[in-house]
Amino acid sequence: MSDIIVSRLIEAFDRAAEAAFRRSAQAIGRRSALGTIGKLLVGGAMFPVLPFDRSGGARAADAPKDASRPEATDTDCDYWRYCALDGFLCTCCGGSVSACPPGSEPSKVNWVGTCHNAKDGKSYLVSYNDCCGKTTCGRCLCNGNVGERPGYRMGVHNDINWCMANTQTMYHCTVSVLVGVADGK
Ligand code: ABN
Repeated sequence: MSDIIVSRLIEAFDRAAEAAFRRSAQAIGRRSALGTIGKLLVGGAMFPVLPFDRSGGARAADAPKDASRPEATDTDCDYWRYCALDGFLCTCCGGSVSACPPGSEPSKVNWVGTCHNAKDGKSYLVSYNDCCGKTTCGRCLCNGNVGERPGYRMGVHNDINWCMANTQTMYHCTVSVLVGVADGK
């Protein structure tokens, strides 16, 4: 065989070997990248089941009430009766905790919540009626959500204008009427 033919054969062999090494290096690189991503995904899925220290919330619940904080009154959102009230407090709009302001009337349909009164240790059924027929009061907006569920379960959602069944459907404010003691039976 002539020298030229031998050197051409060696060059061809070199090119073939180089191409094979490149393909193999690319495949191994992709595989190890896929492996790393897979490990991250599995690790990420496992992470939420690892234990968390949630004792901070329990400690906060046990903590004695801050004596310097004044007790909530019926014009404060955290007044006990308002635990499931979503709207403007009628006590800030010329009415009382259970009476609509002059010129408005209570809604025919309502939302009922169960609120705990820490003072006597009892829970009460509370009827939240919207007061209808006047423009929106706009004062003391509260958003109590105890027992509420998201909007797609309309029967247990309280972000609703209860004036819808009245002749005057305009919403003004919301009152909280005690219905009775919730004895849990
Ligand atoms: N129940 C109070 C209210 C009125 C109008 C819209 C949302 C909530």
